[in-house]
Amino acid sequence: MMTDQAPTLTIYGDSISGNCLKVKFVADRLGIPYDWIETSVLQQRTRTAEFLALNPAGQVPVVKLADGRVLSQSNAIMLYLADGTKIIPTDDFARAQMYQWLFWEQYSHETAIAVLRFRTVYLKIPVEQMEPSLRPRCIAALELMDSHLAQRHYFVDEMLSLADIALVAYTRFAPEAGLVLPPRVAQWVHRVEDDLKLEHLG
Ligand SMILES: N[C@@H](CCC(=O)N[C@@H](CS)C(=O)NCC(=O)O)C(=O)O
Repeated sequence: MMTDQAPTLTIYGDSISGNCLKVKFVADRLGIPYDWIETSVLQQRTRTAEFLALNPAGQVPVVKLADGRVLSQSNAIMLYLADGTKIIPTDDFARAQMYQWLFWEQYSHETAIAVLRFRTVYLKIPVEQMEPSLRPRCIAALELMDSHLAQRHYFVDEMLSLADIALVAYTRFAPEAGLVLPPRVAQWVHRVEDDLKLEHLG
């Protein structure tokens, strides 16, 4: 991170994980200094006694605050870091809409797209051995996003919010699993990548 402030936040994350990158994107966007501890899932670094003492669920991302408190779950961490900033709508209803997308992301989007990508790219599971409903669930999630974006540039309130950051994390990796991004989703991914100063993957 380019900052002259000393890090007070430690992020335990795996760089291949969209859930972990969400936390990085928010910290970078808000100029929050942090130390990144690379914690590889594939190398089972989330299964060590030291890591399980931090998060008994054995999952990244995890953050440790300056005072030693620990928080897990990507969306909870994003909400904590971004509390009171411009990437959370101030209007009550818009904020509730942002939560709506965050919950949808965890239940219907991440569980399809992140899983298909991980099994395809990292576990190298052949298509014929993949759970048959997985790819249709990914396509349905992308189509739902495309239809929402027909009327808008961002998911909520025409501003970059945590909804966009949560959703872009795995959507931009979807082509790695052979998924084709619908046109408006592809444009939105580019827009959010620009906002977050990320390279265009597509
Ligand atoms: N709902 C959690 C999911 C976290 C998660 O699934 N993390 C994965 C990496 S993306 C992990 O640590 N997997 C290791 C494991 O479950 O053993 C979040 O959003 O943080």
